[in-house]
Amino acid sequence: MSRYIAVAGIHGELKKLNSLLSKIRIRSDDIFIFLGDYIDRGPNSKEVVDRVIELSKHNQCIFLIGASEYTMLNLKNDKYFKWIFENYGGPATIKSYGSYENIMKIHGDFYRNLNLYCFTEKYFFVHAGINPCIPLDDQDETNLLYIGWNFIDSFFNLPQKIIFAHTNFQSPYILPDKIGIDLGCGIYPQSPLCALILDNGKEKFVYSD
Ligand SMILES: [Mn+2]
Repeated sequence: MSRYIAVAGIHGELKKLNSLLSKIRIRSDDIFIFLGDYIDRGPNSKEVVDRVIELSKHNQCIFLIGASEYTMLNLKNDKYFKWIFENYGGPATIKSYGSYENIMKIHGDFYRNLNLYCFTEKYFFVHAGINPCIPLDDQDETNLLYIGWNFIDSFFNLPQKIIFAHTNFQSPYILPDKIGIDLGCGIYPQSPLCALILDNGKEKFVYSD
């Protein structure tokens, strides 16, 4: 049975991504699920996207959209997203690509094809969470990509356990119905990048240096 490997927000930290991947003894049938936030803050946004695209040539990869990518894709038409991008690490992304125009020129297909969520029989993967007041089918991007404690503090009686990032914790935040795996990679220099390996009912965490 294939393992599912969920990876939290990378935020341009190529060294941590490579360190994490080197610590996972990757099998050819492993399926990676990236929870978004490839870019912003860290020094190597472009290289991080190159690296995960490279990985997808060897392993099945599901790429979810994160708050950073959604903000970047929408800032041209929205003053609020423009402000968020400029103040939450966007300039590092522009530096990495050389210019804003280059982002879509170089990796437009990648960014346009990101998924909002995905799920297996036992797990539901999403960047930030689910709005507890809205039916699953009616959730829009801003619910799934930006929600915080309103989601975390609500109990979800779904068939799947929810695996999420966005809100960061010092260690994986494990509740009966959900697991947060974002440990602040890209925000704090000492924070590792975290992967959750789902292996036939077992849940195991792996951390970058
Ligand atoms: Mn993030």
